[in-house]
Amino acid sequence: MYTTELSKTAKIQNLEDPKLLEAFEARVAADEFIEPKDWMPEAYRRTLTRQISQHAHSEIVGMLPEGNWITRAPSLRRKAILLAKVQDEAGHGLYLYCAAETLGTSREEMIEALHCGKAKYSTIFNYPTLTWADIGAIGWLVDGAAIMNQVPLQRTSYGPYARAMVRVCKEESFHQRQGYEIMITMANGTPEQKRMAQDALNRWWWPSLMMFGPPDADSPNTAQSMRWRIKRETNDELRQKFVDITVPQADFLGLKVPDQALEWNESKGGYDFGEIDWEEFYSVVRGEGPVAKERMEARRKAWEDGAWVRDAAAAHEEKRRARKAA
Ligand code: BYC
Repeated sequence: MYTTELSKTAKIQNLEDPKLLEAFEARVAADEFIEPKDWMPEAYRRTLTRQISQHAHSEIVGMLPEGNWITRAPSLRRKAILLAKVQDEAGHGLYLYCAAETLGTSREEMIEALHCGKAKYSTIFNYPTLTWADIGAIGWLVDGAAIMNQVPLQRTSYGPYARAMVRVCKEESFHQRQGYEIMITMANGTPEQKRMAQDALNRWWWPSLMMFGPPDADSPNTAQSMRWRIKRETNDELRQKFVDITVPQADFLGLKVPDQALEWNESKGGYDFGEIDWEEFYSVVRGEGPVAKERMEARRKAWEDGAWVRDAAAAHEEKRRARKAA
């Protein structure tokens, strides 16, 4: 796993040219986009490479829990929709790897870091998808949490990342709706279907809240990332917004959010909610999630199985170049 780069970051920052740093910080403060060829502090480059590559890995690993339901989706319509959604996630991964590459790390290096367990991906994809209702819950809650996090990233200070987010957010909003539509159908179906919908909500609720990362007080990267406008809102702010938007959606479905402490707080204009199991979060971050091993095996196998495609593409490119040079 990447360890937090903060101590290295502080040392690197001291070595930067103060004039260049000052000019950079003024541009960020003026809400200008930083572009690949612009000067940037090394710590900014590293933080972005870490965050964007983690985001890309999450999209690609995120194809797995849903991908294994494509053949089992209950109708042709549901299969076609799910297939399109999973393809969209692949596209998101590709835009994000491209954005990260503009910072000087190759795609091969990033993928190697994922496969050897050095790079993280979102904790949420280490939980199993047990029933069809889980596909509804993922679209509703996981994509819902993703949008909440990604809408502000359309204004992140690094241009290529911000622009990738514009398209990603449009597609995620379709994903969230398809998930919620599955939940509406199930919650209004037979008692057994409603029970499945409730069970999926019970299992996905807390892991979805964990997607936003540790509490601000324990988040080593938030303060600097907010200063550099990489992050535009903190982990806790986004988590609160997600709860406030999602609880009424659960009410509309006639489902119960699995949190005894959940209560509307008039004075803050939002919900109070129970304590997240941070022990569980950190153990999943360490790679001990319920299906973490299967996910990484599936990723490595997909990479090895695709070797002949990459070889063929490289050979084709080689031939094209040789023909052009002749
Ligand atoms: N999972 O200081 P913090 C999707 C790590 S894909 C794993 O708060 P930061 C979708 C964090 O990396 C959704 N690790 O960090 C796809 C850091 O470790 P290091 C993915 C986590 O970066 C398919 C440490 O904990 N979205 O939506 O300031 C189908 C301390 O955290 C997690 C993104 O990646 C986690 N949940 O804030 C459907 C969005 N949380 O590296 C849907 C972009 C924290 O310092 N990323 N960690 O050792 C971000 O916005 C930020 O990176 C985070 C974390 C809010 C996630």
